[in-house]
Amino acid sequence: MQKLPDNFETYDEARQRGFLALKELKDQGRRVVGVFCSYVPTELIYAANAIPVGLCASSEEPIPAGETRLPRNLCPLIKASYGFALTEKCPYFYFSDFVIGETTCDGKKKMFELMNELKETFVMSLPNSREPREAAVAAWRSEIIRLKEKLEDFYNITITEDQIREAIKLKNKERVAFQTYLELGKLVPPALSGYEMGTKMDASAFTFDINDRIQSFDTRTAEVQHYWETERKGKFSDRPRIMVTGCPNGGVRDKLLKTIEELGGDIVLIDTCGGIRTQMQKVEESGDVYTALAEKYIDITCSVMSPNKPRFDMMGTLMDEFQVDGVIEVILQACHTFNVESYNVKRFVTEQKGVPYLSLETDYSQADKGQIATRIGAFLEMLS
Ligand code: BJ8
Repeated sequence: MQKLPDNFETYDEARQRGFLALKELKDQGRRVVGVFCSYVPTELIYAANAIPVGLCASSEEPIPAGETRLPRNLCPLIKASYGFALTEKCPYFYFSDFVIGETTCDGKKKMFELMNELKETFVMSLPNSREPREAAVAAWRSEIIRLKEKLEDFYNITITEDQIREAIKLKNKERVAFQTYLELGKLVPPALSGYEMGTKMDASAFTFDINDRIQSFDTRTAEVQHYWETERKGKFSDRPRIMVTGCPNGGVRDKLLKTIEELGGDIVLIDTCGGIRTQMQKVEESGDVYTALAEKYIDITCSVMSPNKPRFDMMGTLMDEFQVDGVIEVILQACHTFNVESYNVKRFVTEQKGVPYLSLETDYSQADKGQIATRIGAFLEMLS
């Protein structure tokens, strides 16, 4: 396992630090908007001079509260997010002026109806298919305009196209910083732990100044590059190079990502919302801003889209570029879209790419920790 940086901050530490930082920003009168999904174009929130905060929960603690109103057999991310809202234990929800939901999976979109009783929840209607493309882009473009109008009404402001274009450029700069950092996974032998990669990406959501985020990633990228040049380059490693794909894995990071690396694998690539999946494509900086945003965001390769060929195209390219030896798919319990799609992912990975594949369905509890470790261990042994 690659060494973590001396100043490595755990996700929980970053989250705690973020509470205080956000409170200060609220005290200064800043606008804060809660967001759940990568399909939401946060450029509009920045253009409204507001701060987007991610509300997808990754803790087991609020699940019992969530289960008082939601079925037990539901994705832990949904139950935990709702449980936090219900118990008012999440400062990020508490400080949000309103929340943006979206019609992605059925569980989330129905949960947003209940969440709306706790705090105003504006739900964007995401098409569930990119086909026919023209219609899908047009539909998402009109929802993006509806969101712009919502922000204008809510804050009693006017958002200009110039402000949106500025936000697009800034977010593109951030995407480049994130992508350059994540592409350190291409180094042979690896110089960056996948556990660090996942933690740093998720924790970055609690640094609210986008320029600070960019700087932090650029600095770390330079450090890792230097470490590889001076201490790793030319060295042999027989540790298998693993790609992690599937659902957001923040809530199972220790149980899975850490375990993979402790048991002898190197995670070189994280193909999830918190990883490279959302960073690859920039937003076109010229032309109509709404079309540019719709085109970029509709192409995010989440399993809520049907069919989802771009996911396979992207996976194939990335697996080659990162020289992947094995793929581990993480599926959160009761996430039907990723779970059903996993059959095709397995076929693609094993038959078309000739690479071993393991799928792990799990939740935020520790009950299956031992069983998961056994399965990961056996998979890694097969690869070596
Ligand atoms: S773009 S991954 S953030 S929908 S909540 S779909 S795990 S059952 S989070 Fe997601 Fe947007 Fe897609 Fe990303 Fe499954 Fe759970 Fe639903 Fe989930």
